[in-house]
Amino acid sequence: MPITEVEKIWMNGQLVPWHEAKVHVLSHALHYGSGVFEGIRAYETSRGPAVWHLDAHLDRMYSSAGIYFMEIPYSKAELVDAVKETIRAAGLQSCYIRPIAFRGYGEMGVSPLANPVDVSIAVWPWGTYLGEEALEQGVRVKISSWKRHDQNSLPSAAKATGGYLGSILAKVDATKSGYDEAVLLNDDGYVTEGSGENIFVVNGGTIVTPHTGHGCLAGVTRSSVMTIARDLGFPVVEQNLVRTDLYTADEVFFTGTAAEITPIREVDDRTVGAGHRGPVTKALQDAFFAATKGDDPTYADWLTYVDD
Ligand code: PPE
Repeated sequence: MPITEVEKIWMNGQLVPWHEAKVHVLSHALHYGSGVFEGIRAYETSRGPAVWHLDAHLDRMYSSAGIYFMEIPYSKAELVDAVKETIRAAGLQSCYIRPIAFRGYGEMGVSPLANPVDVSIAVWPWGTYLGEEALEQGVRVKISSWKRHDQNSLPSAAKATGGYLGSILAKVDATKSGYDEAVLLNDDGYVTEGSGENIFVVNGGTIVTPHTGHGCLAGVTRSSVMTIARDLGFPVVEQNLVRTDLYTADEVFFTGTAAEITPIREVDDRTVGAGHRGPVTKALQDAFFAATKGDDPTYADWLTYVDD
């Protein structure tokens, strides 16, 4: 998706002009995929822009970094301030936020331990992830022949740049075949997630999503949606799903920062449920977007106001 440029990017402690946020071509991360990153959204509220689950996203970035022995040279409080400062500098009421920590220029070779850890934070306006109509009409997905890498190859607990090579294969295959998104199975044939989203099914009012141990990212949106669903009175379980569970479900949807809550209307050319956004998905979207706008005091803790 195209990026709408803003004036400044935060890089290693300061705001620099957008086109000066550069790295050396021999940066470790470019050669070996040694970066960890986050995708975060800020939403417009009556009290100005507010970042959705900033704490949870930064916590995940530090724990992703820890898995790869990467020490982020800024405290969480410093990164919270940096995110706010970058949004304020861009003058945006709502935006996507992309922090990344990566092994920079230094030595060459697989071991990253001698290389510096560089950190940047970019923000830009980003609309719906899977197309204009996706949130209402739903998307068409294909089960990929590319498998989700297993926990002992690339741990799904780390949101690491290199881990997305498998997502790239699946996404390109799906879109070249005319679908909107890919769903990846693990080596045991269980459903894990989309190339950039967690996945849920609804059956008779019960909401089911794969366990993170089976190879999906512990999505921040996934856990918000599980909480919201339980608060709305829906039973939520984490359980193995096979591909036919997606074909026969009443409703299927994706969750993710970029995708928010996106209904899935077709899986492998089979119509899911009524073929459009179902009532449970709609109820979850309504509650989710009310919370992101700051309209639901129950979830007030999930917002960090940029101008506070
Ligand atoms: N699984 C994967 C593989 C994934 O990349 C994401 C986020 C999720 C699940 C959902 O996680 P969360 O955002 O914490 O609810 N994908 C990010 C990047 C998408 C991209 O195209 O880049 C995102 O949604 O920001």
